[in-house]
Amino acid sequence: MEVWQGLSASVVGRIADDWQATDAAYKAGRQEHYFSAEFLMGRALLNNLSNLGLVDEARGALASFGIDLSQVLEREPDAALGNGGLGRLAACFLDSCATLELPVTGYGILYRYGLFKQLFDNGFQTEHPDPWMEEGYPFVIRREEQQRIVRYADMWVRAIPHDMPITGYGTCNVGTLRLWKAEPMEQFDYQAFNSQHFTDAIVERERTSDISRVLYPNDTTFEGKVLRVRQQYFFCSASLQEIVDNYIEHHGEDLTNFARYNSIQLNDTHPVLSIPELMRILLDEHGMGWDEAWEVVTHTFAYTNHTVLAEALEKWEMQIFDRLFPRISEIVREIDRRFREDMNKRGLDGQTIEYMAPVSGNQVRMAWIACYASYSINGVAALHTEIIKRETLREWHAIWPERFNNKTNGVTPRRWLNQCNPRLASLLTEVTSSDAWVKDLSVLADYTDSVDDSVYDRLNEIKHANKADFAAWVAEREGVEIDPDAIFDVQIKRLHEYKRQLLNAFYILDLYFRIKGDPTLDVPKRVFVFGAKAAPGYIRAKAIIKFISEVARLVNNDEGIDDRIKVVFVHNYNVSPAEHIIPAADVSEQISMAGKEASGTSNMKFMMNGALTLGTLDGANVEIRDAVGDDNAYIFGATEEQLTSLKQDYDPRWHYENVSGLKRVIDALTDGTLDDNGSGWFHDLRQSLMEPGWEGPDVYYVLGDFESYRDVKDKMAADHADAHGWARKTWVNITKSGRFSSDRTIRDYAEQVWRLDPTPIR
Ligand code: TH1
Repeated sequence: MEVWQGLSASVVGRIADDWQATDAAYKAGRQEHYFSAEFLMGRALLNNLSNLGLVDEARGALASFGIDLSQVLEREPDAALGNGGLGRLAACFLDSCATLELPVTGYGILYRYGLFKQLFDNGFQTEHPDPWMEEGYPFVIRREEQQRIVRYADMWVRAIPHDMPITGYGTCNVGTLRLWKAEPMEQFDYQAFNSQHFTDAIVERERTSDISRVLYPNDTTFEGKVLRVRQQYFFCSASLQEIVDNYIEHHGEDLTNFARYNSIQLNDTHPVLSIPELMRILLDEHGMGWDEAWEVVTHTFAYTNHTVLAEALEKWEMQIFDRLFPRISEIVREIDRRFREDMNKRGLDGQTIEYMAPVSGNQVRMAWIACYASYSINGVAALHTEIIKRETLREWHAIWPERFNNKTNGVTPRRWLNQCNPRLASLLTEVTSSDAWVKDLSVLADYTDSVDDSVYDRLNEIKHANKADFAAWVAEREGVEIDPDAIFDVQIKRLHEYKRQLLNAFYILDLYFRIKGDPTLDVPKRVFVFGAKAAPGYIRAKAIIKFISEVARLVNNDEGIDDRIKVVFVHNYNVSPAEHIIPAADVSEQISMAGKEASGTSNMKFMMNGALTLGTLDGANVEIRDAVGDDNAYIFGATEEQLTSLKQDYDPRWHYENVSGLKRVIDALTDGTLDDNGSGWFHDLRQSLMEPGWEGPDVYYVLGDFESYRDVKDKMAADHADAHGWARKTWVNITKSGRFSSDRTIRDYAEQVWRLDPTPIR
C-alpha cells in the first residue's frame, strides 16, 4: 500500500505542470462540461503510467527493490463512484477527451462511500460500505481555495472541489474530473459547541456531510429520496457557479454569449436541476430578463437519454423542491407556465400538453425539462435512438425532430484492450507493425482479411494463456477450480430482470439435466461466469443471485458430470475484476429482452478482446452484428419489432408445457431441487414467470426466448471445437471493433453536438 501511494504520488507530481497548462488553456476558449452523478473510474495508477509511457520505467524501478509492479497495482482500491454502464461510460469518455485533446471537464460528486461492496452469505448477497479513499488516495487533489457555497432553504454548505487528473494517451493534455465534497460552513461552530446546543451543532455538521456521503446503489431505477435531490442540486449548483465565474473572468460581465463558450452535456436526467439553476443564476445574480436567460440556457444544454425503462424516469414531488429550494420551484413553475403557453400557441391539444408539461399535479418531470431546454437530445445506440424517437420521447420528436441524434456508446481501447490484455496488445502491434491502433482502433479493419494462419494460432495461444491466468485468479478469489480448456461463457453486468441472467441460469440447469439424463452426452466442457450486483432493495434481483448460487452449488459439486459444467459467481464485480475477466472470455452474453437495453457496453469490451457475442438484437448488439456479420456473432430471440405482436397473446404456460426441458427447469425452482433457505424467493420467481401479475406474466419473455437461446448456445459450443474457425471469428470481432472505441463516440459528440475543436498543449 505504501509503495502504491508513493508511486501514485510521484505520477501526480510529474504531470502537475502540464495539468496547470491544460487547465489555463481550456478555460480561455470554448469548453464542454460533462455533468454526471456517476463516474466509475476504477483504478488509476496503471492507466496513468500507461498514458505517460512510464510502465517500463516504473516496473524497473520497483524491480530494483525486489517489488513486482503487478502486485502493487492490485493494491489499489477501485474508485467505484458509479453503478454500472452509465458511470463507466462517463469514465471512458473522459479518457477519450484527454487523448483527443478536447477541452472537456467532468463534474460530479466525491462520494465518501462508492458502490457497496458485495459479499455472499450462503448464496445471498450482502452489502458492505466501501470507504474507498479512507487510507489516502493520491489521485484526488483538494482545491480548498476554489470552494463554493451551495444554498438550500434549510442550510448552506460549502462545496470543496477535489480534482482528479485525466491523462490522455501519448499527449501532454491533462483534463480534469472535478468532484465536489460537501462540508459544513464553519469548520467548527465553536459558539454552538460551547453552549447547550452542543449536540445540535454536531447533528448539523453531519447533515451537511451527508450530502456527499454515499452513492445511491440503484441502476436504472428512480428513488425519490430527499437526499438524492440534494446531491443533484449540490453538484449542479457548485459546478455552474464556477463555470459562470470563469466566463466572467475571461469574457466579461455580459453573459449573453455564455453559450458560445460553454456547453453542458447532461448524463441522463440526474443533473437536470442545472437547467433551473442556470436560469436562477442568470436572472437573480446577473440581472438578465427571462427571455434572454432562456435563450442562453437553451443553447447551453444537451441531454443524453440512457434508458426507456419507465422505472428510471425521474419525477420529483414539487413539495420537495418547495422545501429545499423555493426559488428553483418558482423557476420550474414558470418554465411550466411558459411551456404550456408555447404549446397552446403551437396548437397542441390539452391532453398532449398535460402529458408533456414539466409540472403535472405535484410532480416535476426531469426528462421533460431536459427535452424542453436542450438543443440536442441523444440516445446511446441506433436502435435505442429510434425507440426514443418513436415512443419514449415521441411527442418531443414530433415538435423538434432536429434536436434528436444518435451517439452510439463506446469504450476506451486503452484500458479495455491495451492495459488489460497485454498479450493481445503485443500481437496487434506486431501484426500492424505499429501501436497506432491504441489511438485509432479503426486501423485494425485493414487487417481483417490479410493475416495468415499463424495469427490465428497466436490468438488461440493468447486466449488460452489469459484463461489460465483467470483460472488462477478465480481459484484464489472464489475458491473454484476451472479448466482453461473449457469454453468460458461470461455475463457481467448489473443484475436486472430485463438483462435476463435468469435465462442464462435456466440454460445451465437444463444442460445439467440433459447430462444427468444421458451421461454419455457429447458436450464440450463449459465454464459459466457471472458477475452482478443487485440493488439492495431489489428483492427479485437478489432472488436471481441466490438462484444462480444454488445452481452453482448443485452443478459444481456433482461428480457425476465429470466437471463438464462449472459455474463461477465472481463476487463484488467492479471495474478491476472486469479487467481480469474480459480478456479470458470466449463468449459474451448480452441477452436482454429486445428493446430494453439502451446500449450495453461490456459487449464492446468483449468484442475488442476476441469474445464472440451471444445476444439478442438489442442495444449496441445490433451494430456489433452489423460490423462483424452474421457468421461472427450468435444472435437469437424475438426482435423488438416482433415482440409487439408476440407479447399480445403471450402465454408462458404454453412454452412451459411444450418446450422440451423447460418444465423441468421451472419446476426445479420449487420442487426441492434447489433451496432458497425458506425465503420464499424461488416461489416468487416462478410466479413472476407463470402467473399473471399487474404487468402480465414473464414481462421479459424469458420462457418465450428460451428455445432459440438454447439452440444458438448449443451451436456456439459446438462451433468452438473448430479452433481455427473460432479464431477467425474472434479476429473479425477484434479488427472490426474500431467503431466501438469511445474515441469515435467522442469525436461524434465534439463535431456534431459540442462543436468543439482540439486544444493541444505544447
Ligand atoms: C445504462 C443503460 O442501462 C445501458 O444500456 C447503457 O449502455 C449505459 O447506461 C450507458 O449508456 C443506464 N444506467 C443507468 C443508471 C441510472 C439511471 C438510468 C440508467 S441507464 C441510475
